[in-house]
Amino acid sequence: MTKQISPLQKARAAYKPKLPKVFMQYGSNVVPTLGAPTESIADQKEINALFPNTYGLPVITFEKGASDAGALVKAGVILSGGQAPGGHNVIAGLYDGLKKLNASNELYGFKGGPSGLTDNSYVLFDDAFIDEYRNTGGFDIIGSGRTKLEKEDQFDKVIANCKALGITALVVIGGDDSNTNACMLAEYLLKKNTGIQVIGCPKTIDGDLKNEWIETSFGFDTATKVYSEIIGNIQRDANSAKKYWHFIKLMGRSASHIGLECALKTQPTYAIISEEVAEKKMTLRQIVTDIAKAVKTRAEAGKDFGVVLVPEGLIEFVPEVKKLIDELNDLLAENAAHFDTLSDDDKLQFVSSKLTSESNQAFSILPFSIKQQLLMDRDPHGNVQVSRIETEKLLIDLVGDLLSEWKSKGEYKGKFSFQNHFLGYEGRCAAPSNFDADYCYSLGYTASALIGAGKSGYLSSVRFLTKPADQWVAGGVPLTMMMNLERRHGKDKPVIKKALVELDKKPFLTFVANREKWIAEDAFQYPGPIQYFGPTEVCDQPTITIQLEH
Ligand code: FBP
Repeated sequence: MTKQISPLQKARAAYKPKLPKVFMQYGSNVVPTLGAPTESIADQKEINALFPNTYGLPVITFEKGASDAGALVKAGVILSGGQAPGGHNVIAGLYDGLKKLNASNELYGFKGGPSGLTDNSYVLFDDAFIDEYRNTGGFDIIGSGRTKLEKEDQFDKVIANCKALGITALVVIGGDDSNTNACMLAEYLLKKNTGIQVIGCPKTIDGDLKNEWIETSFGFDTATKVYSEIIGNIQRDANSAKKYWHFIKLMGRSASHIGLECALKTQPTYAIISEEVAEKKMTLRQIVTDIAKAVKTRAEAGKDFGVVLVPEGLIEFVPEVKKLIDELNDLLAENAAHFDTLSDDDKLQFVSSKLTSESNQAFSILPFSIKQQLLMDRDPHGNVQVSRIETEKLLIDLVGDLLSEWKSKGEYKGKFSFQNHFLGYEGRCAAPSNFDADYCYSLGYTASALIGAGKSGYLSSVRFLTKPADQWVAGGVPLTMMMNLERRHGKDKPVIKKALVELDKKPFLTFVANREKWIAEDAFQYPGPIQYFGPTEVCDQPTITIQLEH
């Protein structure tokens, strides 16, 4: 039976992603221009000592030139971590770029994330295979996974599997943790003189893998457009029915970039930015009081409805809860075997007996369900799985309690009815926007150029993203440049620094300048769905965040 595809899918399959001018004009006749040697963003001495072979590399940009590329390359690629719209286009760009360098080049896709590399589970791509996935969302072309690739015995397996297939270059499409591991792999492969190159590509809807050279991670644009459409729809409903407060938790493990971008796009009644909570050292009680005040203000104007955006990672930014989580992380890591043998009640007792009194106090005021969620398994990187913690419900409960208290004292006369939502999986696999389709294809194509230029230990970079795609500049940024030391599992580890929302930068300041107005007035915006076809001002706008930043 022939596969049925929708008219939109058909039209998107025919979409030709744009590339930076250097590739559009000169194809594979490009050469890397090398900048000055680089330093890591912090802890230079320690990072240098840990990465002697990849530290200090120069930033690269590609320019016209006679390349000596042409030697046969067999490359492998993995998708790592959470899904993000556009991953398939990174692979398509990489495939097309490699074929442009030499039509006999081959690309292998390792299945199920990093474990595919160690387990030697792979497919060999050909034109028909790649064509089926062009401009589509999802990571289903080869799947993804969160296995942490960091130990020498894993690296040795990677070497053996690559040697057996004749692979001399690997591309890791992942977020900060996955690219940290890519950096360790690159270092190890150089140390062992394997001749296998490693290139990373910046992926994550969370938008927190960015810096001066990496303007945004791919997937952020599409995911925030999808979420903003849904938030707009909910706002329209709130404004029509005028009877509910909608609490919407938005995905984004740690940073609040998604929440901030969606707030800028949709102008909700209220939005919380975790980084501000941490900066102001706000307690849970203060956060709840501020929301309750907004509910009260609107009730006094006869409006018992509104929309509150809650970032997924919020509770880790509330200092008292962060301290609690840090203690829990160490406790669970140190007592993993014993902890697994305990019943749910015994787990709670065990934890309470070990926590400091301050953290015990913070733990005790949490509802039972949240306590349990905080004790759930960590992900392979040791992180609390915040997408499974129902922060939006916690806030609804606490705001409801406070409003009842005020009501009993005659201080609040409104009616607090609510709905809760979690927007995460609705957007992670959406068909990439034009921006992400172009950006991802360009990242993959740039990765092929870095491979052709014999580079290793680099993150593929495409810059000047607020300009039309043909003015984008392609290059590579040394992975070690983005590193610093951070405490993980009770130890100092070299990791790529997460980019949190910066409170002195335009995106946040623009939000602050408007938020009071959004509580009082109904300034709701209804962005509608992603537009794939039509006028540029509708279809090709990058995020407000990146426009304000650049
Ligand atoms: P990455 O950083 O790996 O891209 O993951 C992003 C993310 O979507 C987060 O926003 C979310 O907290 C997490 O993945 C959820 O992952 P999972 O579905 O594996 O629990």
